Amino acid sequence: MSSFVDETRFEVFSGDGGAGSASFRREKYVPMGGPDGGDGGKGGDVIFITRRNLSTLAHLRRKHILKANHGEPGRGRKMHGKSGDDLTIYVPPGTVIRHTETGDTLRDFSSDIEGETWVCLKGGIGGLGNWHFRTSRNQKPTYSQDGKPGSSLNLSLELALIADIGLVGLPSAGKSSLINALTAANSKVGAYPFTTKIPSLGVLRRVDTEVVIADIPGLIEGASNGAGLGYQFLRHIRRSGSLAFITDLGEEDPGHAVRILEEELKKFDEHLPDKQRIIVGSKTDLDESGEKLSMLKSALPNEKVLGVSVYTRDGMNELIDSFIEWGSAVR
Ligand SMILES: Nc1nc2c(ncn2[C@@H]2O[C@H](COP(=O)(O)OP(=O)(O)OP(=O)(O)O)[C@@H](O)[C@H]2O)c(=O)[nH]1
Ligand SMILES: [Mg+2]
Repeated sequence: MSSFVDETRFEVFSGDGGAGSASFRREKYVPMGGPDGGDGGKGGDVIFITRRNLSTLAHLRRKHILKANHGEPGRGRKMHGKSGDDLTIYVPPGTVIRHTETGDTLRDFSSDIEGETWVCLKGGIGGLGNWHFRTSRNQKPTYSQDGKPGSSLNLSLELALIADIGLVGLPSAGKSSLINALTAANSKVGAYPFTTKIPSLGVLRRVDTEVVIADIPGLIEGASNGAGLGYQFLRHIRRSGSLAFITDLGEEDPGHAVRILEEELKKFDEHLPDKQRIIVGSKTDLDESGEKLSMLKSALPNEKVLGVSVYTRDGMNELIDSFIEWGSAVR
């Protein structure tokens, strides 16, 4: 897998418990009543929860210190202090959380689950009010407990990419056919749009190099606004190290697809077009594909453009060479 990872680090603090109160009942005609100091509230916890609509740690990158709230002190009339609000941190599935100093893995959110929860630090418990400390010998205790302090931890978060290369294209461009031809993946191929409903991975191996390729469902114009299968797969594109734009040379203008893809990626995440990429004209076995490939190359003079056919295997070796360059050495 690619060595590229999304990472960030920060320090988290759970809240201190509130102090218990040392108070005595005061009522008319009762100059000094019994103890009635309430307990302090509990400090807030530090909690991590997975959210599948997140695909990077970018929302946490500028934060260096994150704190839960302290519990409030108890009050007279046995009133308990309010608990401090928890600090809830949302992360995408796949995030690994480590102890910054020791490097120990504290939590690995490895499954693609929405709402997986981990209580990282508990807040301090609140102190008991003096009411708890009355005994037969001491009916008027002035003692109440302090709250327990919260704790802190330096955390390093890391999100691995799902693939070295993501195959991006309009429906029926030939993405699944390509991953099947390159790897042992068995992705469904169909002559109708949206054959692929969920992303799948395949591994291309050559001697000491391994490249993980993701077959991603087709995108259409407006995908970033929910058209077609929508933007739920754009996050898989975000988590691919490099991209291969697949455009069908059987289409009237194969450059048009590239413009649509570029536009949708940009609308979803302005940094997506910065990813390293290759443009693949598919189906070079079709009539007039030679002219279409030349058109594509002249329309995109600054891009690397290759033509391939999974039927004749035309251009496949050159494509494999490019993909292998983007893979990484197998340890
Ligand atoms: N002539 C020709 N047809 C191809 C080639 N590669 C794929 N096809 C055909 O193109 C159609 C779509 O192929 P898929 O691989 O399912 O396309 P896809 O991009 O995965 O499509 P979606 O999953 O719907 O986005 C199928 O009918 C394939 O047989 C090729 O090299 N040459
Ligand atoms: Mg497909």
